[in-house]
Amino acid sequence: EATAPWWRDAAIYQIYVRSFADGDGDGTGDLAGVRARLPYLVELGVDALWFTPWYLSPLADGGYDVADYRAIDPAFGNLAEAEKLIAEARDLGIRTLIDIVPNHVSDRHSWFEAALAAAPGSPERDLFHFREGRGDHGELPPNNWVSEFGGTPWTRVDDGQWYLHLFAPGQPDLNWAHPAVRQEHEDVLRFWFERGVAGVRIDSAALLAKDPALPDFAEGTDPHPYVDRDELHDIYRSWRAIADRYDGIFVGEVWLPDSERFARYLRPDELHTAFNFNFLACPWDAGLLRSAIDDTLAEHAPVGAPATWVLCNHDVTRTVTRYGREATGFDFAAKVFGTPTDLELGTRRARAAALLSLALPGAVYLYQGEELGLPEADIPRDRIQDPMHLRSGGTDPGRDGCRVPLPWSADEPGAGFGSSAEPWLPQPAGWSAYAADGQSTDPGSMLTLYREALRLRRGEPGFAAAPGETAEGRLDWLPSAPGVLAFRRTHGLICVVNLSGSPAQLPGHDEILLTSAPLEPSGLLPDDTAAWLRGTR
Ligand code: TEU
Repeated sequence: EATAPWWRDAAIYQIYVRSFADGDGDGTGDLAGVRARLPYLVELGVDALWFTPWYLSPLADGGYDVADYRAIDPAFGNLAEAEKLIAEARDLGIRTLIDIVPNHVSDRHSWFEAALAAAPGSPERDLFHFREGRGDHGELPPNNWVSEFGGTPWTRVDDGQWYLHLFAPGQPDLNWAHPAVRQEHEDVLRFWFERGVAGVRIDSAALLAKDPALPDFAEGTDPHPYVDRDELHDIYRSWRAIADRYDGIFVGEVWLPDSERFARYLRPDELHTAFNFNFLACPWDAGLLRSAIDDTLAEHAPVGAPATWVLCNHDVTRTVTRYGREATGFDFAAKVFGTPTDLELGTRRARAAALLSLALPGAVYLYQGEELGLPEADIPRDRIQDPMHLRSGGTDPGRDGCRVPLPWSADEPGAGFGSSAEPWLPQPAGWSAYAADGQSTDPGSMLTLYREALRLRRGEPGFAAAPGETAEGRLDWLPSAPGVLAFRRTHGLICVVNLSGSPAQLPGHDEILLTSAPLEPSGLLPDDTAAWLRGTR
C-alpha cells in the first residue's frame, strides 16, 4: 500500500536564519544555532523546516538578493554545515525545504558584475533587462512600472543604460527568455536536491516572465507585462520533471486574485502546492474567515492539490499585533509606525487562530516565533534594515518588526539569542518574557498550546482521511450560532472558534481535546477562543 504523500498535510516551520539562533556569538543567527535547536523543533512537533535564503548575499533584502545559489553565506555557516544540518534533521524525522529566488539575483552575483563590465548590447547584458531610457537624453526610465519597494524599478548605469529590478536596486531581474537562465536554475535545483532537500519554496513565483517589449502598464492590461504570464508554466513543467526524480516538492509563492489562474500552477506536472495568503490577509471576522477558507478549498479542489494555511511570515505583521488592532480596515502587510494594538486581545485571538489553522485540511506553515506569541516589534528608525522601509518616503517601518532575533532564555543577554554580542536587530524591552525556556514549563503558554496542538494533529484519528480520500481529508461545516465557526474533519475532530462577541455553547456530548483558553464556569466557550473536540465518527 502506498503511503500518503507527507507534504499534503505537513506542518512546516519557517526559519528566518538570521534571527533564529546565534551559534557563534556574533549577533547574527546561523546554521550552528539551528543545529543546536533541532531538539526544540522535534519537541514542537513539526514535519519540515523551510529556510529563507541562506546563500551568499550582501543582504540588501535579507538574503533575497543572492550572489551565489550554491554557497552558504559565511555569516550563516558553509555548505558542509548545511549538508550536516539537512542530514541531522532528516535523522530526527524533519525534512528540509529551501527557498529559491529565481526572479532576480544580487547585483553582486557574478553574472551581473559581468553584465556591468560588458558593453550595451553584449551577451552578458542579455541575461538581464537592460534598456535605453526615454527622453531626449535617455534620462527617463524605460517604462512606467513601479517597484515593490516604491519608485521606478529601473536604475541607470554609467554608460547610460537602465536595468530592471522589480524589488531593490540590488536585485536585478533575470531575463527568463534566455536559455542560460533556465539552464542555470535547473542546475541549482539539482544541486540542492542532490544534497538531500525535500522541497523548494519558489520566491515571487508568478513574476519571472516578462513581456519582451517591456511595455508601459495600464490597469486592466491583459496579459499583464510581468505577472502570471503563460510562459511560466513551461518553466515549472521542466522544474517538476527534475523534482520528480528526487521525490522533491514545490511550494510556490503565487498570490493571484483570480483563483482559476492560481490553480493553473497546481498540476501533476507543475507545482505541488502554493501560497495564496487569503487566509492570512483575512480580518478576524467569522463570515470573512469562513469565506476565505471555503474559497481556498474550492480553488484547490478541482486540481486535487492540498491547500496551504499561513498565519504569518517574514513579510507581514506578527499575528498577535495584527489581531490586536481593530478588525476593520487594517492592511495585513502595510505597517505604520506606532499603530496601537491590544496585545491581550491579540494574543487571545492568535491562540484561537492557531487551533483554527492547525485544524484545517492541508499543509500549515508556522513562522518562527509565532509559537512564542511574539508581537511585532517597533524598530528604531536608525536601526531599520529592510528596503521596504524606503517605500512611501520612510513612513513605512518595513518588515523588520517581525524579524527580531528570537528570545530563548529569560536570564541570558539578548534573551538567550546566542551571546553577549548585540543582536543584529534590537530586541524590544520585555522580550525575555516571551523566552522559550519559560514558556516550555508553563501550561498556559503559547508554546505549550502549539506543542499540544501539533501533537494531536499528528496522532489524533479525527484528522485522518477516510479511505479513498486524499491525505488531508475533508472539512464539513456544522450548524452554529452567528459569529461562531464550527466544522468537522473527516474522521470526527471538531473545531469551534468563537468570534461572536459573547460566550458560546459547545456542541454537546463531545470530549474536549484542547482549548485555547479555559472555558467559562458555565462550560461555555469564551469570546475570541477556540476548542478542539473529539466528535463521533
Ligand atoms: O516576496 C514577494 C512579494 O510579493 C513581496 O513584495 C510582498 O508582497 C511584500 O513583502 C509585502 O508583504 C518575496 C519575499 O517573501 C520577500 O521577503 C522578498 O523581499 C521578495 O520576495 C523579493 O525577493
